Amino acid sequence: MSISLHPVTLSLLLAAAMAVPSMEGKAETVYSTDFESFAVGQTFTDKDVAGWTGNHDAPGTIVQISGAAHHSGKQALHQVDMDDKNMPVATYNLGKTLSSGEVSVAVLSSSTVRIEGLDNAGQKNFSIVHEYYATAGASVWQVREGDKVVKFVPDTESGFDPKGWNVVSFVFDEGKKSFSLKINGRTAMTVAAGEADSIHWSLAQLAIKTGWWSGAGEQLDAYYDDLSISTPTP
Ligand SMILES: [Ca+2]
Repeated sequence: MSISLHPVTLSLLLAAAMAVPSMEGKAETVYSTDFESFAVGQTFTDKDVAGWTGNHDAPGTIVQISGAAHHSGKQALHQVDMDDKNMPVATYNLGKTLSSGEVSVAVLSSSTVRIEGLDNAGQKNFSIVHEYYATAGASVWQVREGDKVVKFVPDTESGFDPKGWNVVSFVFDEGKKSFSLKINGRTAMTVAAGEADSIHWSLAQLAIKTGWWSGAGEQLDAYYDDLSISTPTP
């Protein structure tokens, strides 16, 4: 009596055996978008659109998909801050909390850019801000603890170009109390354990904001494209 495996069964077994090792050593993408799947003109308001909400319907803000600039494809997320009442914001809800991970987003802006990690109730855990910083006498990226600047790096060191597209990415780890910012693939600033341990490095919602409650009639704007959020590379 002999035992033989049906060819289909054999190929399924082989596929299963091969699938396991390929999962090791890779970051898992939790979310990514090139903003091409949205219609141009799609706005983000308090009504959820594919995980996104925003405040386009607030006075003095624009938060919508635009075909006027792009890092990939033909379109990107556009934000404009036009008055001193509201700051444009778009928020993506991950639907779970990452206590470590990596975020990457392409940014085109000469204005203030704020990228915030929120908890699942929408409270701010951490934030990085790009703006002119009087203390440094320069345009910088900052890591903030609440509203306090913990660390900063001037554009002359980080290579951030306010006139062109930049890939802004960061790795955060609540367990290790560590953070690392990369601009265009190059490490620009790090926060190590012991430097700012009260910052909660975890992410349930990602908020992207532009401007600083500017004066009436101003047009502070930014484009964002190619966002990805992933678990850390083991
Ligand atoms: Ca795009």
